[in-house]
Amino acid sequence: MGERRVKGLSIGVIIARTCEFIQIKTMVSQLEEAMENLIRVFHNYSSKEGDKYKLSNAELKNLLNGELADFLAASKDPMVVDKIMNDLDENRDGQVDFQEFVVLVAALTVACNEFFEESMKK
Ligand SMILES: [Ca+2]
Repeated sequence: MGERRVKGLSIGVIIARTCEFIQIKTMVSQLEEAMENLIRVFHNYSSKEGDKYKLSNAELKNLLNGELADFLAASKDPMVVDKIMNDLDENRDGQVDFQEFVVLVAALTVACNEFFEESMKK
């Protein structure tokens, strides 16, 4: 995926200010709320054991069971969590950090949107 850090980008400063602003304001937009929820959900699960900013295999499993149960149920593969972990763990440290996690959410969201757009055509 190449350069994954936003720090080096010229928009890095704008992004940092936006994040600071979202933290202090009381009214957030729908998209800002969705972003906040993504962060909250991740940390609810990642903080349970080991590195609190990364999902262990067990934490990832709990997150998928708790938050994406339909997605897990749709797969009959008992090794699905290990496969997802393997796919997402781009830096090969055996854990899923937030950047790796959002790749899964983005992929699922894109797939759901395609399904949504198809169903609207009918
Ligand atoms: Ca990792």
